[in-house]
Amino acid sequence: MFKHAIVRKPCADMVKGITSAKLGKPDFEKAILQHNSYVNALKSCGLNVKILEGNNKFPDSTFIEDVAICTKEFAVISNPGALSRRDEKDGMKTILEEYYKNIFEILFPGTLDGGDVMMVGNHYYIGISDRTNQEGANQLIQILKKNNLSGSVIPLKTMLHLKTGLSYIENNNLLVYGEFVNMPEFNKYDRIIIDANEAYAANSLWINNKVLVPKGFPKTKKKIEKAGYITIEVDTSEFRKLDGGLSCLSLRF
Ligand code: CIR
Repeated sequence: MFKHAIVRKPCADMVKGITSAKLGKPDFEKAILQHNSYVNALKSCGLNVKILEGNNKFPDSTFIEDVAICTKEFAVISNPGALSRRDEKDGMKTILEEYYKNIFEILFPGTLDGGDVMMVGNHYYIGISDRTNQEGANQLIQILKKNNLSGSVIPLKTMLHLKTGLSYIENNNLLVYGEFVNMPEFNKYDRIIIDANEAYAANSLWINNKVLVPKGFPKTKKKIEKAGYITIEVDTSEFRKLDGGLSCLSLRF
């Protein structure tokens, strides 16, 4: 179960964020409202939410998931793969020290985005992507091992991040989409396959036995409910315009 979440408000310059989605520019005012609703959804799952101010120096900084990995016992400050995001991690140490005694760091030439890290109990799957390199993954695996956890790598072909197409929603249930559907590594899970026209909803978010689902993906919502979960719909249309999904918007621990 998670107790805490950290989020960062979107900044006005979010319109300059990195994107491959051809969905137009995000509307900042709308993004602020959606972010508020997201925070309320986290709170309704029982989390204490720390809300950081928007940081106009970094248009993508609302996607705070990418700058750290938060486990039960320790945190790891990552080293984001995109150059424009590299220094988003500055200041995170002080924030994480409010919660953790042990804080590690991924160091250059290692790069790693938190969106490439999926926790399943004591094991962490790490996507090797355009953002996360082998060196970054190796550093994380060493940190995990030293702390009695484990990690393994999953090379990505087309996805931005590992969790763009995969979400572990506990109880052995795994949402899978695209290149991950037939990966032998995930055979042992009860896979809930996400339809191509709902691909964005493969990034849904388990929090304390509820699952946040992006608004507008009814088939995925139904499948998750059929697996026994209460779902909460959250509109993330403005973040989607920047390739961001539900998990990207918070650190949970
Ligand atoms: C980026 O390209 O870095 C941002 N526009 C989106 C990051 C999404 N983060 C995530 O999936 N964890």
